[in-house]
Amino acid sequence: MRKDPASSSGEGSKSPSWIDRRGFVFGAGMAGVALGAGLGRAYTQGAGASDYALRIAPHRLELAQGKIIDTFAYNGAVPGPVLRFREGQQINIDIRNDTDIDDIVHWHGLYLPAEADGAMEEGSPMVERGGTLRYSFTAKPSGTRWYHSHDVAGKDLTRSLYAGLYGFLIVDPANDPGRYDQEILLAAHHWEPRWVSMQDIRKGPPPDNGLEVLYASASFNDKMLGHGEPIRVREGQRVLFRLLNASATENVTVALSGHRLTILALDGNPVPSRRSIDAVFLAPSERADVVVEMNRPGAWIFGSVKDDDRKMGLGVVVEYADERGEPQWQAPPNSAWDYTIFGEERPVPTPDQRLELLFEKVPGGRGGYNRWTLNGRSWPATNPLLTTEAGKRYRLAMTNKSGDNHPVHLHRHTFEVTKVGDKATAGVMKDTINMTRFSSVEIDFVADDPGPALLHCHHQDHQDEGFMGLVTYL
Ligand SMILES: [Cu+2]
Repeated sequence: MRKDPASSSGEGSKSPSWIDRRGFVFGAGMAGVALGAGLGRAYTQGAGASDYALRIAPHRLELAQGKIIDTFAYNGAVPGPVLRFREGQQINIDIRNDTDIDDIVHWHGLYLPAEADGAMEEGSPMVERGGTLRYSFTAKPSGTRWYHSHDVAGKDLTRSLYAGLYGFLIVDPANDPGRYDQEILLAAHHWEPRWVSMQDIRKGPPPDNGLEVLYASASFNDKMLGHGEPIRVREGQRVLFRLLNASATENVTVALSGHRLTILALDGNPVPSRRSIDAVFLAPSERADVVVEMNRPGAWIFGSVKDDDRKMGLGVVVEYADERGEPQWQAPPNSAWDYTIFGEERPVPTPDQRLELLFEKVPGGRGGYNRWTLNGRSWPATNPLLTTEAGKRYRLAMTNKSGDNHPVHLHRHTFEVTKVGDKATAGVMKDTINMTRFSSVEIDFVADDPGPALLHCHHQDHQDEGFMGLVTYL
């Protein structure tokens, strides 16, 4: 029997070599290759840019010894291969679909034409079952992006983002001032989903609420906490973590016991105010680039601040050189999240137009499925949500009149967070913003990428049940 994940000793700790990259500056694809070769595959991946082919196929994922998940994956790995490009690089990616349904791959956070974006709602073609499709686009903007299935899952909890169909896509800037000793990529995901009437487990939303998805296991990358290789560090190192929440529906808040995390970028975009905090909140599809000064020797758990999530596997051991003790978990002193602390106080340009958006739930009742509306309508009756003129600035004033979280994502554009609740802010650039229950936010974007752009909740179930609309151009 394996040990309780919460008290794992991080087996395999005697294996490979240390990497010491003080002063290391990201190069082109080479840097990723070198990192990938030196670090255990449990927590990092070869980031070579030479592989421009993805194959969607069934995959048996061993989350832990004896814990097999039958899912789908890209190139037989979860997450899929790291796709790493230089900003401005022309890319051709061939996608082969060896599954029994048509699928589609979305390049999340990139500026590219609607036909290449990987969203059928914008007119991108599906990759037919048994077929191959080439995607061609220019890699921009720089930052931590990702790719994932944008198919409809509906009631089928084996498909789209419930499966292992996601991976990092990193666009390195032409000039990167980064200075890190190690770079670690961690993608959180929840596994073994099932539909549950919350009334049945006495967790209680109102009796008119419909089915929700609950999970039995979770992981960073392809392993549950306590299984696979630890992340090996040395005192004095600066480690860059690129964190991604690739879960279909679950928020995560993660912390590295005993350490502070300095936020460099949110959704891949540098923040105006780099703050050191105790814990990072990520709604589905959000990313954070964080740097940690390794200054507390020991063996520590980097994982969810929620005990239940860590028990399900959401975490990884971080082990200093010559430390072989039991990994420790220390709850962070403060795990509250506020986007605005990473912004700055200054006025933002007045938008050319403001659009109010109200998000509401149509409860499905016990055993039924909830539906979602934007200003009273569900996809596709939501269209067009907003018709823009190229070059103009638009403000979306969004109100969440429901007891659920909604990570709202806008395709092919970056928006500026200008208000969270009553608090004005500026300079935080994102492609997804989480709306907590019964909350309001305002985001501004410039219509600078003509063609239809999907705005939707990144909660797979909400998206599938009507929470989508198209921003279009005149
Ligand atoms: Cu939602």
